[in-house]
Amino acid sequence: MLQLHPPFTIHHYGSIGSTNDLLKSMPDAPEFTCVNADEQTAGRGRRDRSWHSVPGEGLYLSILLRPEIEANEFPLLSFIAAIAVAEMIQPLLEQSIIDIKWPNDVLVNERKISGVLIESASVNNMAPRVIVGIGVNLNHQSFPTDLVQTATSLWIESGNSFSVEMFRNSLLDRFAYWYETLRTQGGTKILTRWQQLSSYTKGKQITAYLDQETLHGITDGLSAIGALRIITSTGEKREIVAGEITHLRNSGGKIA
Ligand code: BT5
Repeated sequence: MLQLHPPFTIHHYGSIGSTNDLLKSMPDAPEFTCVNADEQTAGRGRRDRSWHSVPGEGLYLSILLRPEIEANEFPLLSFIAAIAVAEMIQPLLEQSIIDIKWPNDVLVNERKISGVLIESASVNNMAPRVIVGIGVNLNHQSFPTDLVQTATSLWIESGNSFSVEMFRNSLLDRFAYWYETLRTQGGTKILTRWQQLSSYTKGKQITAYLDQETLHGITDGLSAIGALRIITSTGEKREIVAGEITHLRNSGGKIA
């Protein structure tokens, strides 16, 4: 176990199923416990999609939080993760376009380099537990056929290899900074920073896939809890709390 300042306790593994699942199975873990693995054999995305996790090439990390905020503000925690990743990547890839696709995919030159899976893991009547799972592609030199058009890594974008451990430690520092900002000052600065980093904030033509319907429209900012405001093609104003959005990429294909 490794203690870092601020007080993260890192449990590092070689190969495990999913860092989120392992952390979920530690009911007594205190806030800021992290599970980090070199490889995930059952890495998960949202809605039970899978997360491609190659040994030693990416960062696979989950953080346990016991936030004193309302449950409807939990999406702000995933914003923090995306902000921290984007801020880590920006100085490493100065020639590239770094973007955050709502709610929390980090893109480099319109390809996904990082995803966030946030899950509630409360036990009985205890204070709410939230697990923030973060995957970042660092040293992948290629991707399987189904991801080759949409995924990228720091290595692909820069030709350089990166230390997973150093990236992890700096990312945790950034994450801790933004989490402290949320705890002490509320969500305003998080929303402002997210909007600075994302082209999806305003004026982006998107399609939103919700459980019951599909909306076409233009983005129009965020609500106080991070919902995406859309003006639909029929002129209706809507706020999306959960769902998938796609945008037509400059080169033609969809950014899923
Ligand atoms: C996500 O889901 O992007 C959340 C990914 C979270 C992964 C971390 S790793 C540590 C922790 N432990 C876990 O088990 N999970 C978390 P979603 O928005 O649903 O995107 C999933 C989709 O991204 C897949 O359906 C693929 O299309 C694509 N994808 C899968 N692996 C990828 C990769 N390595 N890089 C880029 N895209 C990927």
